[in-house]
Formats: sequence, structure tokens, C-alpha cells
Amino acid sequence: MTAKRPATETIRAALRPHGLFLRGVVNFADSETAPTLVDGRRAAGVVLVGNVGSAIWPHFRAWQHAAPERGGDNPLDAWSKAVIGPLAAELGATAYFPSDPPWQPFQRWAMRAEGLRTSPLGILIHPVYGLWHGYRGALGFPHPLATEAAAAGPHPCDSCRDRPCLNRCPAGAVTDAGFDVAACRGHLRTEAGREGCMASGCLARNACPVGADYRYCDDQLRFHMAALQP
Ligand code: B12
Repeated sequence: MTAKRPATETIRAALRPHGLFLRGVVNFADSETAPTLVDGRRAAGVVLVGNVGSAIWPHFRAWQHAAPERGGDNPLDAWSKAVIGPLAAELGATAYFPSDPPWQPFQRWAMRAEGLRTSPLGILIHPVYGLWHGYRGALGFPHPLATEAAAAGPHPCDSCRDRPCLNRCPAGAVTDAGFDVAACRGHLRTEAGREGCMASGCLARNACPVGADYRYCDDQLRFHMAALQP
């Protein structure tokens, strides 16, 4: 593997046609835990690749339409690998995926790279995109990378007085104590769950007023709810 030193702008440009975004950069100090590169060395830095709003959705659905067996059991993960894997090879990087065990600490990386904090739902909230974003992969390099500016703005939950996410969940699964996965899944199996969250997306996530312009499209919302079912 030849290690190249791509500019972050080069990576950003390669992601753009797929609706993907360069979300941030983490460089690891020598004393820190860091992921292993394909050649066995320790990564010096990772570039986080993610989705914002529904920008990936038409690209993903078009790919899935043409893919053997419609992309398999986890088509969004398969699409992420089909797009980010070849890009990593081209850049001399190692690709990591959020769905692949052992799980890499994507949320911790994002907190550090983008200055994000956790919402009561357990997912990170962005001051601009709200809860409507996620991570599709990361590119590891043997050298440090130019860092990016962190997300602008204070943590939105600090100034949220009504906290609608806490009282809108029909299963009471979102509390200050954390997200109760079993309670959520139990509700999704009921008729009310099928007609509510399964049909139009997690009601607690939908209730958050931050980043409403970036709310996922209906098809994307339903896809993610279906993926939550065991
Ligand atoms: C296992 C998992 C699940 C499980 C269990 C989740 C749970 N609440 O227990 C299930 C399948 C239920 C699930 C569901 C969903 N998930 Co999930 N999940 C994961 C996965 C694969 C691993 C999480 C993990 O344990 N990581 C291991 C540790 C080592 O990583 P970490 O970064 O250190 O993460 C931890 C810290 O951030 C810590 N933490 C949180 N807040 C704070 C604050 C402080 C101060 C500190 C120190 C730590 C800390 O908690 C995290 C989890 O343990 C991650 C992807 C990944 N690789 O991280 C996605 C991930 C967390 N999930 C994600 C999402 C979006 C969801 C769903 C909304 C998707 C959906 N289908 O609707 C739901 C609902 C989640 C919810 N409300 O909690 C996103 C979150 C994106 C974001 N904006 O933050 C991730 C990052 C995947 C992605 N592709 O982007 N998920």
C-alpha cells in the first residue's frame, strides 16, 4: 500500500458525487488508542465520512436498484463499502465502517472532530443538521491530516426548554437515563408502533426542532425504522 497525502479537498471532491460529506478529522497522539491500518501499522489520523440530510438517498437507492440481490440484508452498509472501499484503495488509506465489529468509536471520534455532544436519544446532535446525520465510514492514514474547523454553535440541547424528544416517545424509551432499546423495539411491534414510528419515522427524533430542514425523506425514515427491528 502506497501512503499518499491527499488534501482534504481532494477527499471532499471524491465524496461529493455520492452525496457523502467529509465530516471531520481526528489525529491520534502516540499515547492514544488508534485503529490499525491494513499493513499492520497504527493509524496516525482518520477522516470521518458521513451523511447529512437525504443527500445520499438517491445515490444509494439507484445503486441498490442495480445491485445483485438488491444489496443484500444490509444494503446501506453494502453501499457504503462499495463507495468508500475503492476510494480508500485509491488514496492509500484503510477504510473502517461503523457496522463492522470490532466497532470503531465513531461517536467518540465525531465528538472530537466536530465538537458534537450526545442528545437524550443517544445519537449525537449537530448544531446545524440536528439529528439528521450519521457516519458511513472512516479513512485511516499513517500520517496526520490537516484538521477541520469544528461545528459552529453551542450544544443545542443546553438551550432547549421544552425538550420534546423526552416526552414525545410513545414507548417512554427516551429519558435522561438513556435510550431503552428494548422498550423501543417492543413498541415498534405493536399496531400503534407500526402506524406511528414505523410509518413516519421515530417520533422522538422527529420532534427535535434542530436542523428540521435536514430531516430525512420519508423513504429514508422508514428504511432506518425497519433496520431497527431485530
Ligand atoms: C450498537 C449500535 C446500535 C444498537 C444499540 C444502540 C444503543 N443505544 O445501545 C442499535 C441497533 C439498537 C442501534 C440503534 C440505532 N442507532 Co446505532 N449504532 C450502534 C453502533 C454499531 C455501535 C455503538 C457502540 O457501542 N460503539 C462502541 C463504542 C466503542 O463507540 P463510541 O464512539 O465510544 O460510542 C459510545 C460513546 O459515544 C458513548 N457516549 C455517548 N455519549 C457519550 C458522552 C460522553 C461524555 C462519553 C465519554 C461517551 C459517550 O456511547 C456510545 C455507545 O456505547 C454504532 C456505530 C459505531 N461503530 O459506533 C451505531 C450508531 C451509534 N448508531 C447510530 C444511529 C443513527 C442509530 C439509530 C438512530 C438508527 C436507526 N435505525 O434508527 C438507532 C437508534 C439509536 C439510539 N437512539 O440509541 C449512529 C449515530 C449517529 C449519530 N448522529 O450519532 C451510529 C454512529 C451509526 C452510524 N452509521 O452513524 N445502534
